[in-house]
Amino acid sequence: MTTDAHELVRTLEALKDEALKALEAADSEESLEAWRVAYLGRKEGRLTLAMRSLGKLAPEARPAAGVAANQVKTALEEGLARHQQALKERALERLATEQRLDVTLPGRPLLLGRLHPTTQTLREVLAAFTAMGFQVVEGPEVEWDRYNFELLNIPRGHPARDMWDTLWIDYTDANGERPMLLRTHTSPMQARVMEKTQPPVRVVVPGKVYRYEATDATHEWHFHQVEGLAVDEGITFANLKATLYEFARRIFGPERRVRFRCDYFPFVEPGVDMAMDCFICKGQGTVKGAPCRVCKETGWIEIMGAGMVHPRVLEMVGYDPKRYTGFAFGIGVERVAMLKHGIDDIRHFYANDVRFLRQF
Ligand code: FA5
Repeated sequence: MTTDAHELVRTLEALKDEALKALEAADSEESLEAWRVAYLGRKEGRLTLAMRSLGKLAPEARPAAGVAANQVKTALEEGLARHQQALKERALERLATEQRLDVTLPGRPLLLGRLHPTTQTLREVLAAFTAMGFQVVEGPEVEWDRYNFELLNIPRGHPARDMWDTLWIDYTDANGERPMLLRTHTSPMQARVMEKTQPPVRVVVPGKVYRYEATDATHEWHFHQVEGLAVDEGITFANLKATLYEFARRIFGPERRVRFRCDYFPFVEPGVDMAMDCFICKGQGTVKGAPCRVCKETGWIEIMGAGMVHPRVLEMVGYDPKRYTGFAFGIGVERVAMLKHGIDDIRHFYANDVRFLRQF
């Protein structure tokens, strides 16, 4: 070999030592790749450059120097492969120890959603009435004065309008009137249903209602009602009482006491309210000598208004009041839920506290 060839072989050996040493320090995929580019890279790799200088040697010196160069190349490539393999094995080992799946561990419980207590009660109330032959219909929450009041025998200026603290919609018609409102009860659906159908009618109407009302333990400013309406030939007050007793029995069981009292609603005659005995004070009006704040010392909680449909209401939708009679009722759904579950304040329902909601 010529001096030049000896020189090149020495350079190659030194390069091999340096490269293999650098390889020891490369402990990630990125650093291995950087090492490969630095030594074996096709354009600028240091070994590649050294091998290019083989061409500058005298022809007889080339074979021996070429053999030496190829040995260095093989050593580097094998070193790289070994390190890549070791890296892969270490990663697998880490996965197996750090993230091992232990199938004997108890599973994490999934958080299941559930129906809101109002929705649950609403469905139970509807189920009680559909079992008795009532059909479910729904109506708009934004209503016309005409349906919420006028067709219920409550004309403009009638003092009975004060019974419902009304949230009016900010819309004025050509006559300067504000005829649109958030329905204060589900009763507007009485006229809407009767306008569209002929007797016999047997419907229940679930839905949200709104009142501009101060809240307390039994009053919310928005709540739910289920309206009921039955119109046919020969319907009497006895049918009304029997239907509502059956409802109370299905929802509350045979033990709970029910009270009917005369009440006034312009769209029924006679009118009643139905109450259940208070679940907090057991109908006594006091708890350990203190006044019961849930029933306000009365021993009763009102759950609905009801009565025989007023003949004027039938007339206004074109029914013949001499031929047809009917009964109607409007149940407060949250009040029923309070009685069923012993909830002492209606404001819990919409306070969005999951600790409360999770209990049902
Ligand atoms: C009415 O709304 C009548 N439309 C009911 C009716 C229908 C009478 C058909 C005759 C024939 P009242 O305002 O009393 O009536 O409300 C009915 C029920 O809704 C009450 O018995 C009560 O259970 C519930 N309720 C009334 N106001 C509230 C309130 N602010 N918060 C929660 N529930 C209420």
